[in-house]
Amino acid sequence: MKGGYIAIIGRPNVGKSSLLNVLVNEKLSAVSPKPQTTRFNLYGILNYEDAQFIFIDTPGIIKKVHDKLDKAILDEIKNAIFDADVLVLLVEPKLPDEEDLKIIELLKATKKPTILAINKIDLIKDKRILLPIMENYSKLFEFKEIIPISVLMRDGIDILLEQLRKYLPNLEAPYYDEDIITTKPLRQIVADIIREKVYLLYKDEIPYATAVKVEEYIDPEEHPEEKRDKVYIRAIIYVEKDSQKGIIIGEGGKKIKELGTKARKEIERLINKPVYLELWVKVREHWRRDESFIKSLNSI
Ligand SMILES: Nc1nc2c(ncn2[C@@H]2O[C@H](COP(=O)(O)OP(=O)(O)OP(=O)(O)O)[C@@H](O)[C@H]2O)c(=O)[nH]1
Ligand SMILES: [Mg+2]
Repeated sequence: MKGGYIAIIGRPNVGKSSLLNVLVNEKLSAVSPKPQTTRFNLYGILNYEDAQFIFIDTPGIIKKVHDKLDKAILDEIKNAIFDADVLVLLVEPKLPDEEDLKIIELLKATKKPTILAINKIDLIKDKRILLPIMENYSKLFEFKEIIPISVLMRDGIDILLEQLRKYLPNLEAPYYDEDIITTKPLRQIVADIIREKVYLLYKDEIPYATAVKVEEYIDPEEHPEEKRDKVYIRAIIYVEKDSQKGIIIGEGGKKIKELGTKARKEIERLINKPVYLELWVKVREHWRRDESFIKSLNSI
């Protein structure tokens, strides 16, 4: 059989997490219209009888490091590239600029087979503009393939899979059991669902000042002694300042209620069980500069 690790890399907001979700047929990774939604790598696994694709969704490549969170993000991208057998560089249907050139320099250093996928082609009316974009990219780097796709319309995804398969190494046995869809603990996926709703519901600096941790997750099937009829989840939403706490909660608690309902519904859909979700908001000043706090977000 064939199998291996495929890192999906690219600038923020190009659709990497959306692509991972479509590839594994499950909404695992947080998606939002705001850049820098993804903060840590997420491994999603797609199994065939004769192949195992392990996709790595990565954070968007940031231009400048401002704090420890930015540094952690860059380390995540480096780790994903290191782990990968094949890379997918995901871009938007635009001519490459300076920023893209820098990313391509990074690719040159890795020497790993790389496929360029040009996403969001549903946004362009005249498909002829794709030609010069493809031509420009092909002059910059020896991409193994250049594939226009639309994750939104599920257009070109099968072609991408077919091409990726060619570059996967041969394997004696799969890396993961076939019932495993991700290596990310459920608590972290749940925390990210809540954070995704923060990205969708709040503006300005709020999403970037927010971190979420699931403190308790009690499934009555595993803990009958708790005498609960729903999965009980307690999560803490961390913000950097008191004023942000007020914004998250909203007048009369209206806003956090909306956040809780949206998050709960999605968690219920994912785990297929009724959920009781309790949200707390805490101020943790300058958490983006606190390395050990940031590490704790990506463990357990
Ligand atoms: N029109 C269109 N929008 C898309 C497509 N794929 C993704 N998007 C949208 O692009 C935005 C960003 O998507 P994400 O999947 O969060 O992008 P990302 O690359 O993971 O972003 P970061 O995690 O911030 O690096 C979302 O609003 C998606 O709905 C597509 O094929 N067409
Ligand atoms: Mg993402």
